[in-house]
Amino acid sequence: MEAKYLKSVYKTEDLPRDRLIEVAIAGKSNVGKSSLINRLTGRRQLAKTSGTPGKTRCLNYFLIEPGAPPAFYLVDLPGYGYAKVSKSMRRDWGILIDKYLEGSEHLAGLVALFDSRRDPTSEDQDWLAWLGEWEKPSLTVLTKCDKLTRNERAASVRRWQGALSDEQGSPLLFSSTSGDGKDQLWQWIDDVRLAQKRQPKKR
Ligand SMILES: Nc1nc2c(ncn2[C@@H]2O[C@H](COP(=O)(O)OP(=O)(O)O)[C@@H](O)[C@H]2O)c(=O)[nH]1
Ligand SMILES: [Mg+2]
Repeated sequence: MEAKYLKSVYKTEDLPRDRLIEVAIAGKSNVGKSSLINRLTGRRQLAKTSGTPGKTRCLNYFLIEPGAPPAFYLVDLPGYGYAKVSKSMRRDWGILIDKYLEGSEHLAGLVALFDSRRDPTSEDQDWLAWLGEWEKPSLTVLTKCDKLTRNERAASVRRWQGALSDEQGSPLLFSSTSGDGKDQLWQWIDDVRLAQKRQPKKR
């Protein structure tokens, strides 16, 4: 598999206009987006990781050429995936996110990341409810599960399941450190990107 960083998009005009399918990875700063992208692609330095929350509001595009074609984009929505529901984020970043989530016909689905050690906040619940109404598939991923005991993992899944509708399925425990959840996440990504390929959206 090949994977490379392509570009960062700050303005709607700069969203790629080619026809590759996209899968978005969204979540708050520090939740583990970059680490997950690195783990998924097996490239330790593909997406920069750091302990200090980034403030940059842009979409980071990674071009992935998996074993089973076609190539697609993984899109890192850094900082905060909550522009849809948070008034304080509605301005420029909100406009870019709106345009992206509702206008991108090549976006196949979205992976929403949450720290498995946390409880869902009301803002998390709003964002998950919005995703439940969204026309595209989304998957809830609980990161850093290596930090939890077996019982704590089960409790975390139950807590987050409570914020999801039945159609949203179950949250997936994930660890970039141990690789837990990686195969299931790839399976989900492959399912949505190949389903999108079979059903191009008409507009
Ligand atoms: N133990 C553990 N630490 C993680 C995991 N994923 C990320 N981290 C750490 O959490 C911090 C933030 O990760 P990063 O991937 O940069 O988060 P991002 O801001 O969402 O891109 C870094 O210090 C990572 O090393 C994980 O699965 N397990
Ligand atoms: Mg990052």
